[in-house]
Amino acid sequence: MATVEIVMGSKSDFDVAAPAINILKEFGVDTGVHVLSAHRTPTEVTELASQAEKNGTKVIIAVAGKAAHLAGFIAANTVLPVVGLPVKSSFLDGMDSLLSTVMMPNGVPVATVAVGGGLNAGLLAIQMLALGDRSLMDKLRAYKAKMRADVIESNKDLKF
Ligand code: RP5
Repeated sequence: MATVEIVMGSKSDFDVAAPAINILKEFGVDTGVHVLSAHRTPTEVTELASQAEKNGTKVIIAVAGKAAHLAGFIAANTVLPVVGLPVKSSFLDGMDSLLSTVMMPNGVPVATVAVGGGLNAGLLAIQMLALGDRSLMDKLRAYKAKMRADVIESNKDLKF
């Protein structure tokens, strides 16, 4: 299995997961991507979550919308850190996904990012990996420095 495994509840979640996949690739992190649903394929989710640690995975990102139990269900079946990425739904604007991902009971945390926050989900996973990887930490420093420089540079384009 990959260092970071991304699990989406549906292939319709792909566009939300894409920024996480892209930033992980940009940082050179070995990443796997799966469609598996807590409700439609509970056996397969249990299998992936319970085997991940012994197969070398370090972080799992769970991407889901509506009654978004995927991240919590994975967290229930592993000791690995789980990042929850709520997907905006058609009826409740993602509030349903956000609350069903973030409001975990004591003992089973899910590190939940913003609704649609794919980039931050990927970056958070990279930050976790960087605790034990000096080269990833250096890349994170360079990423932050570029972000700072870009914001400062953007002042030059202001027209008012
Ligand atoms: C959730 O239901 C999925 O994560 C997705 O966000 C949402 C809708 O899934 P589909 O009906 O498009 O497969 O389980």
